[in-house]
Amino acid sequence: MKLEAYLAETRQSIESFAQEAGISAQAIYKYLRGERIPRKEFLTRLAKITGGEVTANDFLDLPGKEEKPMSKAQIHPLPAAKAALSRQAMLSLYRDMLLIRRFEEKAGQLYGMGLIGGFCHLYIGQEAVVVGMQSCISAKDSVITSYRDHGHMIACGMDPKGIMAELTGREGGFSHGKGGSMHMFSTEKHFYGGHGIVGASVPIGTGIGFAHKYREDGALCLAYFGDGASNQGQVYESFNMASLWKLPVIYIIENNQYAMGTSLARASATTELYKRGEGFGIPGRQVDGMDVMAVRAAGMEAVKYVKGGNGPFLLEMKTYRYRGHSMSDPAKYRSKEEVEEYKSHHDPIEGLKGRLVAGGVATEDALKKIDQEIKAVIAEAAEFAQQSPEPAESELWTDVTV
Ligand SMILES: Cc1ncc(C[n+]2csc(CCOP(=O)(O)OP(=O)(O)O)c2C)c(N)n1
Ligand SMILES: [Mg+2]
Repeated sequence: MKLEAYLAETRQSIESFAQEAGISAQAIYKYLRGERIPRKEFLTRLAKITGGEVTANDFLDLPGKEEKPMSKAQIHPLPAAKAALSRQAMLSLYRDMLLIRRFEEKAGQLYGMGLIGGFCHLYIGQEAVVVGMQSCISAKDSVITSYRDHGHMIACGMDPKGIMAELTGREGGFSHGKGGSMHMFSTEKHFYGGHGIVGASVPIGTGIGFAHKYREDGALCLAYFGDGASNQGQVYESFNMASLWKLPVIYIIENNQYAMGTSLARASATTELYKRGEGFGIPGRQVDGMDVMAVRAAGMEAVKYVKGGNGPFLLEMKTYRYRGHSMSDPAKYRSKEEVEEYKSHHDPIEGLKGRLVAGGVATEDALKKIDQEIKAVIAEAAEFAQQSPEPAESELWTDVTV
């Protein structure tokens, strides 16, 4: 029996039911509002009391939280709580996030071993943003981002071997070992970098949007940038043009709350970044970027709007990076408790895992098997990245302007 019906029938209040079930009343309120990701233990307790009929099946499609409304006059509501997805598609979101997580963990290890040099910015913690958004677009759409780019490349379908070999500076890398972590491209996968200049992905992404419109190819561009980048002048020049010319661009602010060691609140006069397009007539929405289903729901809305010829759309993804800004940052500007809170209660992979298991989409064993398969793919990439030769000396004079 559904919880609401059970409570009505037994005339129990949520508080007394909560006491009986050994669950906090707050958690039940959140569950009923669809804000709580139902975990197995929670559901088992509910099921025991209500007669064994509460399963998470009905809850798989709920977004994690109620999203902040659009900053401009409401155009259309968030696509209902139901962003229905097949089991296969849900598993694929899980697989893609885990592939990025395992890739980044391995990159961190290779960096520690001295096999990767220079800058290396890991994406661990932010996986739901890129995976959720990628699930909304088609193969002809373009993607551009900053230097925190490994996850975006993997999500675009670029081979982890070529990415890892670029990190180790080898010939088999996407830039033949001459670009490194921040500078990789794949025109085949419509991935346009990888940019070390903070904010650069915004005007270039706007230009890519212009090209799509000019060529009338029906595609759009996802332009990712950070909360720190969002205070740059070039961002607003781009917003103006994109809105004026109704360019097909979705601007995605990955608000991980820090720009190097500076928190958003310390550096920014206003912190509700989804409102930043308002002065240019660009609608914006704030999204729980730790919840891949919420990202997908908002992404679908944005894609529909932009592909409908309405001009750009802005999404502020509230997210968190678990590691320091780059591998050389010990991240002393934030507390261990803060990081732990995100890891333990908001992890995007654990969150989806909870839903998949509780909803009967996959067993813990099946998910473990996926993890093993992914670890094999990553081990192969790491091996390739160490076996591939360094670029020949003659390569010093190619692909550069001297
Ligand atoms: C134009 C420019 N200014 C400054 C820097 C130095 N810098 C590199 S990363 C960074 C912080 C950017 O933070 P944010 O946009 O929030 O992205 P995140 O690293 O959090 O993904 C800064 C200031 C730079 N690379 N380019
Ligand atoms: Mg940031």
